[in-house]
Amino acid sequence: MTETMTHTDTVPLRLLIDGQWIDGTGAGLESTSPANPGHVVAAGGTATVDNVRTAVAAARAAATEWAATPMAERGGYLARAAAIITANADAWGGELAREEGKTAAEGTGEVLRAAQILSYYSAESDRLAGEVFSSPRRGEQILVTRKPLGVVGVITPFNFPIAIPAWKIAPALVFGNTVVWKPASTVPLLAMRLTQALVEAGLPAGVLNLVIGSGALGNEIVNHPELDGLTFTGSTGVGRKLAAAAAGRGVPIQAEMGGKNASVVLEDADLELAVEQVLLGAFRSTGQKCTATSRLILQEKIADAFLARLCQRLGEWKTGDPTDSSVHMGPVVSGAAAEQIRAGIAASIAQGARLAFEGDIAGLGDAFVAPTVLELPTGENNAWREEFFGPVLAVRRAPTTEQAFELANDSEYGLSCALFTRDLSKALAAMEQIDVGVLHVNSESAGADPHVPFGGAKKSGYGPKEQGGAAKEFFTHTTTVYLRGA
Ligand code: UN1
Repeated sequence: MTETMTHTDTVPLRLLIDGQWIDGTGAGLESTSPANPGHVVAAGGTATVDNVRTAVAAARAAATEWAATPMAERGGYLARAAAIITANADAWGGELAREEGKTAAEGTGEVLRAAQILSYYSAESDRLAGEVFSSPRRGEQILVTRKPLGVVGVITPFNFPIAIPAWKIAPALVFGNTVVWKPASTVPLLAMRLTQALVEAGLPAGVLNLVIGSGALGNEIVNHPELDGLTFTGSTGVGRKLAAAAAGRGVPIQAEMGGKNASVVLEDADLELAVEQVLLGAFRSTGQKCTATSRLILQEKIADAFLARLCQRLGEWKTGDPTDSSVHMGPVVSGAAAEQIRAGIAASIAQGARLAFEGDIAGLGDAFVAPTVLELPTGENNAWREEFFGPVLAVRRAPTTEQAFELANDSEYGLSCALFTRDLSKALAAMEQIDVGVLHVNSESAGADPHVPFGGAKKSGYGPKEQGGAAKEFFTHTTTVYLRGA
């Protein structure tokens, strides 16, 4: 598992079950590079239903001892894994770019972010572990202590193949849960890398189990009678099905799902700053972030100038091989995803959108989508309502601040929003009026720090939020102790 490789090597895929790396005996899986589908990044057998059951049994068997391990020790494994991840950041960042398609700079950044997340949770034992309340009775105190849920299922998407798993698995582990993890089948190599770091850090057998395979394994996990909690990030459709199944079994679930995030540029904004931030928010990671900017709302007075500058700057971006350091934007995750996005763009234009910008992808493969800016005459357009999960920005104009905020709220989703203004009173009004889980003032709509809550309002999420204190809420339950001397 520690081989160094050139980019032409195909890494053998393995599952981790009860501390053993094993070959999955299910159907074969090839993880190919979306920029160059002829390049097989990793290949091997997927997990069978039996593999999943063995993994859950291993997690169950390890749960009591792991819960009894002091939190400081549990954090120690995370700290050691963080150091291993940091040492491999360039190599694994390159693999991430090849496997998922974001640029190598972003890939390395994401690997380092995973290390930062593990470091943050490694220090959890230094933080508040519970609460003490006064008692209305003499000689008594009331304590609120926390215990792990037990065996937690973790189901993660392709778009942050190591950072999202880290921000679910690290809190799950440090708060004393054991884990069965199913990553997206398009990014199994990075899942193996995170698992490898934790194994090399000395994590006891059974505490983390990795099962690689199709979405059907997710059903097996959510329906397993030994499951005590489930954390999911991915599409709204899958999230709702998992949430329904989990609710039916009385299992707590945290589901982070879709977004249709707006950037709002008011007429008093620093326009050059706003252009840069909107570019990053909309097109970095090829727009494949649940926090990406996919709607742009421009106050009428600056709209023409802003759009012209945005399209000019976007014209300077190069789309191509994500491992080429001169490239700004790589492919989307697969040819099939690209086709769907292209169909969405065509439908939007058929519904009346004006094609304000289309980037150059001549000679690139099937998984490339041109960075696209669409100006919409009305909100009756699929580019305004549907999450494309690609490099597509839908623009509308608003005469006033109030109307701009109304447009920002005109979505069933409410994950993040970016507001560009230099007027403090408008920023304060946005805090009250824009209904989102994450609001950025004068920075792009994407991005999340590990010590603060992350998640959406409205239909973007289901169940408790992630990160910081919110993670503690989800991955533990409380015992209220009425403590009186005898
Ligand atoms: C970010 O904005 O950097 O799936 C993180 C997603 C989110 C994470 C976004 N859960 O894109």
